[in-house]
Amino acid sequence: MCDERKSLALKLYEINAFKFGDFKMKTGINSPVYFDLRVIVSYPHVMKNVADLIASHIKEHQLTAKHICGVPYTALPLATLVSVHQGTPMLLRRKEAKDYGTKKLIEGLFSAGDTCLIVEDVVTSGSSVLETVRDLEKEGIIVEYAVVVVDREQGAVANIIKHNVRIHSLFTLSFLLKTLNEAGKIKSDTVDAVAKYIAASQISSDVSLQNLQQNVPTDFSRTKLSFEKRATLTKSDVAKKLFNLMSSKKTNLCLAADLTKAEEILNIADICGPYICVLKTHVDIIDDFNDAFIKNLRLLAEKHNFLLMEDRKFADIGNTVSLQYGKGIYKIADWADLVTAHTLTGRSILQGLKAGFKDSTADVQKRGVFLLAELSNSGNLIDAKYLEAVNKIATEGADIDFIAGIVCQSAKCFNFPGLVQLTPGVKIDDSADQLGQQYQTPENVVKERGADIGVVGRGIIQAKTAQKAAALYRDRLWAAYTDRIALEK
Ligand code: 6AU
Repeated sequence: MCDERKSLALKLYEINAFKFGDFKMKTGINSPVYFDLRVIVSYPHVMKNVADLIASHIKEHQLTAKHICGVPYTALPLATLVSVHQGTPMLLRRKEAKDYGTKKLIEGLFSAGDTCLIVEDVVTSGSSVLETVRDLEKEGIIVEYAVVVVDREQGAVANIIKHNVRIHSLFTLSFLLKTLNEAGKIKSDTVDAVAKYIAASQISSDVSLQNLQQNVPTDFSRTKLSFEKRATLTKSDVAKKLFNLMSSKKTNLCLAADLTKAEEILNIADICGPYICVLKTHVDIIDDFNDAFIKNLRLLAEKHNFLLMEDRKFADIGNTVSLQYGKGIYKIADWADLVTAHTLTGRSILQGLKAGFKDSTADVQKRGVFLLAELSNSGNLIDAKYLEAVNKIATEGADIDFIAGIVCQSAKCFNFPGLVQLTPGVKIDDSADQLGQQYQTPENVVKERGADIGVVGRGIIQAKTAQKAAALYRDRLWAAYTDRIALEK
């Protein structure tokens, strides 16, 4: 697949679909790189090649959808070829509604609730993809994925994920630059000039779908700040401790120890302890849970200097949550530095959790919650309005000292630099599992999606050598963070 992509990149270069020089853009700014994929219609073998690669990407990543729709116009022939190749029915989006007849924006046979995958040639801010999403959604069609030929890496991924649509690209600009440079087609000076231009011209689009986004922050400068700096800005003691721990231990890896035997968890905690900032548990999957297990886990947390997070995802009324947190066999409030909670029930989730300390010896100041704002699995029901509400709860009101961070998939979920962004769904091969989980690479989650901490479960616990895998994930997540703050200074 990688060789095929490289040879296609060279073909596209040969037919002048990518140009390097000094180009005046529509916005008035000059750009050292220009993409014109319209030329592919004159080279049927290249057009077929691109469409075949899109189809294999869809298959490999299991991007299932009932329909396929190309963003007009360049992507239309590509979507058509993919549709014929896969036997997936197409939908046609008109740029303007006809002023006579049916006035339909979307042509084709569909029902509300159908899913549709979008195909696009090049994305910069992602606004053209979002216009197509908007028109499809007006008809009740659900869009989860967009496959694009080239991502110019100027913000489209972050802008689009805000609307619960994931972008998959055949080529990122960095990949093209590297491939063309290695093949001797462009000089290193050009690579540097383009990289500088792209870093300096990130576009934060505020295209709104049905005005849902009015209060969603657009400035995500928190990702520019170091963890040391952010430790001074937080309102939560445990977030402060976490930022400082990450900074001194040089790790932003959270291990999801999703194992079912107490001893297995203790072993992996000891082996991987030196590489992690947080160890995350689901205690209700442990067959032989007991108090000694918790005692030993806490000893390991002290030995290796990491925090414990129980990923309980509380989601009930305040009274029930207070009991689930403080009582029962797990007595989570007694030992977990951090817990996760859905915000479905509103602010009362925070009051409920705080009430869980009523009979506990633990100090509420030393505890914190991560609120879920987005999920990593396909088909989840969270939308932009929900995200906006979580952001409000996390940053306003009397209980914000209890909120350590947000579990989400994109930098745009919140602005406040005192909150930690925890992002699950991380794996070096950015595939998917059989039950809806979707993975991104460590670099993608940190640099493009704004993750402060990447959560890795099966990428480590199912590796041949868990310790080696933990070291590798730590190195890659940490390098991505240091690149991010250096790039954006
Ligand atoms: O790397 P994995 O797929 O083996 O494990 C991912 C871990 C699991 C999930 O319960 C959790 O991350 N998770 C969460 C969390 C942390 O709340 C949210 C989400 O959206 N997706 C997700 O996988 O323990």
